[in-house]
Order: sequence, then structure tokens, then C-alpha cells
Amino acid sequence: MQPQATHEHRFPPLPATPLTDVPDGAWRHGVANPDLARWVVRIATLTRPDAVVWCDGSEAEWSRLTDEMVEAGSLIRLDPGAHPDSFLARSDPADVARIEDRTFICSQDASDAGPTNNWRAPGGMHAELDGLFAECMRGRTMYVVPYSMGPIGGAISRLGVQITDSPYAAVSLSVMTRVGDHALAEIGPDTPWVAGVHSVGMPLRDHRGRRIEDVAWPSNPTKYVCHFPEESSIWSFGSGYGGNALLPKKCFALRIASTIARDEGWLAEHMLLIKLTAPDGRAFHLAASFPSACGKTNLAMLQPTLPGWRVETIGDDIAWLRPGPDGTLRAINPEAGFFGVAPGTSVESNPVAMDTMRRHTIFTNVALTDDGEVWWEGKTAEPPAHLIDWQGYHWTPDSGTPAAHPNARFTAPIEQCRTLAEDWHAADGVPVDAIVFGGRRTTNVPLVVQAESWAHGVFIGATVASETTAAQEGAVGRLRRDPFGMLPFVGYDMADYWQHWLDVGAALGDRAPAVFQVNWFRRGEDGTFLWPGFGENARVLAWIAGRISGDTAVTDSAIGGLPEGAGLDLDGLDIAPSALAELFDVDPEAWLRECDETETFFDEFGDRVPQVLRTELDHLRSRLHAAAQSATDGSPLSEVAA
Ligand code: OXD
Ligand code: MN
Repeated sequence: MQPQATHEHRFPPLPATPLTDVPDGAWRHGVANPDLARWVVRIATLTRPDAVVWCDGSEAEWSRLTDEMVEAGSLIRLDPGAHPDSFLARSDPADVARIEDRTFICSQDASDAGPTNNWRAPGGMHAELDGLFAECMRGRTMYVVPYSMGPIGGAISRLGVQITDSPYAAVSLSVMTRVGDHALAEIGPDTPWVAGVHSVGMPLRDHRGRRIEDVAWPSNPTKYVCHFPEESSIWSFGSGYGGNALLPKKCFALRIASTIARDEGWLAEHMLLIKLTAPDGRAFHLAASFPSACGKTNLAMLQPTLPGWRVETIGDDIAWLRPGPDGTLRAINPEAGFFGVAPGTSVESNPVAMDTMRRHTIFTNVALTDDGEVWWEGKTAEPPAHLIDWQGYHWTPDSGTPAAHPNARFTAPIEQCRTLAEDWHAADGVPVDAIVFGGRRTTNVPLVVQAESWAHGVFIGATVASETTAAQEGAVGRLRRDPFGMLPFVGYDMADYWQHWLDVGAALGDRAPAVFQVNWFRRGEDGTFLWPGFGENARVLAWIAGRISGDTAVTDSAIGGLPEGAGLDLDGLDIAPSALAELFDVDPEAWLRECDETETFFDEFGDRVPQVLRTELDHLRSRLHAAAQSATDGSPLSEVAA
């Protein structure tokens, strides 16, 4: 593991409270990192829980905590035949998604957060958080959860500790990360680690000591998710949901890790990771970036329709990519579980995910059947005649409301995934052969296009736009720019992040992976999808593999390389030639309008936008003008663009 500046003094000294006043269990003998030992005591002293429990991530701990939550009414045990060892949680209706408007980057310098992040000065934010966290765990247990992101001791792995007063978060962390004493033991006196403090913000005793009745899903109307990049710390208050509460995921593995990666020359990305094997046994590793809820989990668990091709899963949401000692880019999935969107998942759309979540799974905000099973929109074509919906109300198909919340989730261990690649265990990561950018685009973006260079690839990544889904708060179906699928996740200035991508490419030189853009979501004039998607997406992956190995060719277009002739294997696929033409149509006028929008978008970042990206935009425009001209002249696009 790379040494980093020591964090010995990153937290304020302990308050002058005598050690006898420290909540029971906070002080743990044998913790090798003195900063960590002091920090736990400091947080316990600030938040005043009734008890402190250090989590070990064991099965016994899972059983104890889930039993306690069932007893307390915050989990419902599902039918053990259908879903052994699995549970349903229903959140507060006001706590159902990531809260981007309450998410802050608290860098010393406001300009380091950039225009896409909310910023607060660290001093003021700490003062406010100290006020909110003061005695906020009264009557509750404080869990201390040490974890590793990535294989313990791996070259790309990192360590963290989350403090939380939510047993739901504690058990979810034991699924999503590698929790336990083995992770704690890795945190030596000088080992960097990321500190996460989380509270649902609902103490069970008031300041006079009177009991407050607990609820199934405690939370607080005041919510904050704050990142302190210079301290490698995260403070989250008031929400128990997903990325707001499971701090290793978006907060650490993306926002904080992106700042560490910037300083150390690697990449922390919102990417799935797969191993693709061709019929002749050649294997390729692909890292693919998509905005939230664009089907990353489906792609990560793809069942190819193309005979002989195999996709194996390494990760479905986050990848850390780091130049290895041999000069190639290597990647790990830092997580150990899935926190996947349930609605839309079915035996048809993702049979692997359905199997993965059959047991030892926590479902959140799905509907409950009369048999103690789970249901969500899209799980079966016909909904059951009666359900209890995600808010606990009786539901019938006539209710007129969704039975499951559109952002309902399943939390399941990656080891339960039957397509898990052996490489998932590779401590030093897998070599990345291709980087793929995707988004949800009804128009313009073709099924697949290859970037002409790393810089062009970075331009494509920087200009990704996608139609919003239920994973983000706000209106669904809006087109929003989501560079690299990282809009809510880059922990520093977005334009600096683009420059960082250019720098990493320069360091990789000719070992840099090839870059592609895909779009499964393009629709025809009549509004229907032009591409069948799901298992058929393997045809696109196979074409990408062909490009890497030099087996397939491209036709140049104004926006990059498109599959040439029969290069894209369509054998056995029932697709009309007109749909195919529409899928790959590059309309220069529409693209020129998109270029204008890109320029306006770039202008938001002022002179921090790398000149290379402005040059790419100029280049694209001039090729589109030439293509528009040639279309008027009647000559074929490919000839002009070449
Ligand atoms: C997620 C997201 O939960 O991107 O993975 O919102
Ligand atoms: Mn995600």
C-alpha cells in the first residue's frame, strides 16, 4: 500500500474530559493507530451513546444485529424458504435517495470544490456538525466498523473506519465492504485511513433524560453529507439511506478517493468492471462508466446471447484504476457487495442478480407479498393481486401508486454472484483493456463509437449527458450533463479532474486502454428503443474486444470510429435495417447544436477547462461542418470524415 502523509494530527485533540467519562467500549486496547484510537473516543464523547460496539463483520454479528432489528420492528424477516436469511427495511418516505443538495465538499479553498459541488468552509462546517452531533446518540449503540476497500493488503486497496448509530448501516457495511479485525489490523501507526462519522440524528433520550420512542427508520429532517478531503474524513447526519449512510461507497470510494487519486496519480471512478472472454479463450477486462441507474448492474452480470462469449462480474458500481508496475492500467472493485436498484430487475432482465439476491440480502423499500416474499415493478409482468407497499400500506394493482419505491434497493454480497470472476480476488487488480462511457440518450449518441485517442476519449467522458432516473432526487427524464457519470461524485473541481484524466493518459502512453462510448437507449421516431439491449449488448462488447485485438475495423465518422460493415456481429438478431441505420445515424446539425451546449457547459468551468478539451471541441465542430456540407453535396459521410 502506498504511504501517504501521516494523519497523526488530523483530528483536534481530545476534549479535557476525564477518561472515566468516556462511553463504555470506546477505548479499545491494541489499536495500532493512535489517531484512530483517539478519534473513536472523541466521537463517543461527543455523541454520548449508551454503548460502543466494535464490529467484526462475522456471521454471528449479522445474526445478532438482524435479530435485534426484527425484534425492534425495523426489519421484517422474509419467508425463509423463498429468501433465507433475508430482510425487508422500509425507510422514512422523506429518506429515499442520495441527497445531492445536502452534500458538501469542505475543502480549505472554495475553488477546489469547483462549480459542480456544494462547498462549505471546513471550520464553520465542523462547528455546525459538532452542534448537531453533540449527544445525538443518546440511548443508542454506537458501532465502530473497520473495513478495507479492496482485497486486504492489496496494492490498490485502502482502509477506513465508519462510526454509525444505525445497525442497518452496520450490517449493510458488512455486505458492502470487507469488515473486521483483519482490516483493523492493517491500520498501522502510519497507515492512511478514511474516517467516517454517521448518525441518523435521532437520540432516544432528550437532554433531560426522558425516553423518546424509537421508530422503524429513524432519521432527521436536517441532513448533511460532508466531506473533508484534506482530513480524509466524512461526516453524515440525518439520513439512513444508501450512499448517505454507507459512507465507504460514494463518499469514500468516489468523493474522497478521487482527491487521493488526484494527488497520487490514479483514478477513482463510477465504473463497473467485467471480464469478457471470447469463444477462443482470449480474455479482456472492461471498465465502464455510466451515470446512476443506467443498468450498470445488468451489464456487470450480462448473459451474452452470442454463442461462446462469456461475461464475468468483478464490480457493478465503482472501480479504482491505477497504473501498475508494468505500466498497464490495473483496476479493482473496492466494494464487496451490491447495492442495486430492484425495480426493473427480473428473471428476464437480469437472472444473475435475481439469483444473487435470493438469500442473505437486505431489501429496502420494495413491496411485500402475502407469502413473505418481495415484489417490485418489473419483477413479473403481472403484479400480485395484493401487496403491502413500500410504505406499509395495503396495495392492489388498482392503487395507482408504485408498490415499490422506484429507488428501492437490494444489498447482497458479491460472493453470491454466480458470474463472479476468479479475478475478483486479484490483490493487484486486473489489467484494463478498454474504458467505456455510457449514458441514457434518446437521441444523437450511436450504439457504439470508438474514441480516436485518449484525449478524444476524455472529451467524450467529459461531455456525457444522461436522462435522469430515480437514483437522483428531482424530476425524472431530464437530460443532465454527467461527465464520466461522476457529476455528484468528483470530490474536487470537475475541470481539474478532466486534466487529471489527461495526465494519467499521458503517463500511460501507448499502454493506455482504448476508449469507447455506448448507448443502449436510443429511440426511433416512434419513441421505441432501437436496440434490444440486455444480453444482446454482448454484440457490442464483442466488437469492442475485436477492436482491442485488431480483429474488427472502424469507419471514421465526425464523432469517432463506427463499426465497419459486418464487424458488428448481428447474426440471429431480428433488427430492421432502418433501425440499424438510425442507431448509427450521425446528424451533423443535431451534433452541432450539442457542441454549442458543450461550449456553454465548458464555460461554467472557466479557464480551468484543459485547452486540449477545447481543441477537441473545435476539431469536432469542423468535422461536423464538413459532414453537413458533404450531406448537402450528397457524398457519403465516411468519405468526407476520413
Ligand atoms: C448508486 C448510485 O446507488 O449511483 O450506485 O446512485
Ligand atoms: Mn452508482
